[in-house]
Amino acid sequence: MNSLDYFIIIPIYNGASHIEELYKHIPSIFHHRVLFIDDGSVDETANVLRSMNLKMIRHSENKGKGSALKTGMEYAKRNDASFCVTMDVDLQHPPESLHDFVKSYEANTISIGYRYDRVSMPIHRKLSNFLTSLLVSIRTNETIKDSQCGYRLIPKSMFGLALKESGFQFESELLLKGCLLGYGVNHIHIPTIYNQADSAIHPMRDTFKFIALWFRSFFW
Ligand SMILES: Nc1nc2c(ncn2[C@@H]2O[C@H](COP(=O)(O)OP(=O)(O)O)[C@@H](O)[C@H]2O)c(=O)[nH]1
Ligand SMILES: [Mg+2]
Repeated sequence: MNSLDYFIIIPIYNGASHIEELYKHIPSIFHHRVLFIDDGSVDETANVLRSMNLKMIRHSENKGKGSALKTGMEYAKRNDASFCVTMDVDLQHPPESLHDFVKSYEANTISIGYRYDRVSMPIHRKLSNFLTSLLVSIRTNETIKDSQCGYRLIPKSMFGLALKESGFQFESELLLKGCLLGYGVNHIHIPTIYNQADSAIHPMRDTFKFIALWFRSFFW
């Protein structure tokens, strides 16, 4: 597995307060693979990343999580990576699970975190996750258990996929397009961590955006 080259892409927007804690928890064998995409943060994010000497690409303005992930995937493509793993900065994605993601690598398969224990998930997120996972499963004929989880392994053949969404819908678009093209899905069990974490997601607005995307997918 070590001969494969891969990157761990972490999109970040105003997440300065999480960087040190997250990086500390990332097993050191992965450290040289970590790439932060600072999406035009206006807090101390860029300074903290620089002071810790961490690899980053910075957007001059906030373009959205999807754009940041695209920037990361383009970097991975340019550097001939076999895959990338994407994870959130806010410690909701346990860094110890990176081992499971890397082990799960298959060339034509997306690995996606599955938060199997939903007890600590807020009710509105349970509902939106259930609905979006069900709709993605129906549309793609694949069983998708946690379509909203951003902790993923994306194989290199997906790096060049035409993806239009720039915000949070990007991850749904990638999953829908990938499965419609015949990619398989591995589920990686991860704990559900909420810790009263802030969220930039608006459950109603983003669920409606998802439904619009789902309908559009019939015209792809
Ligand atoms: N690049 C980028 N990342 C963002 C933006 N908003 C949120 N994120 C990142 O996306 C991840 C998930 O966002 P979050 O608001 O925690 O969503 P939730 O965990 O699904 O409720 C976090 O790591 C954020 O840093 C944004 O505008 N641009
Ligand atoms: Mg979060």
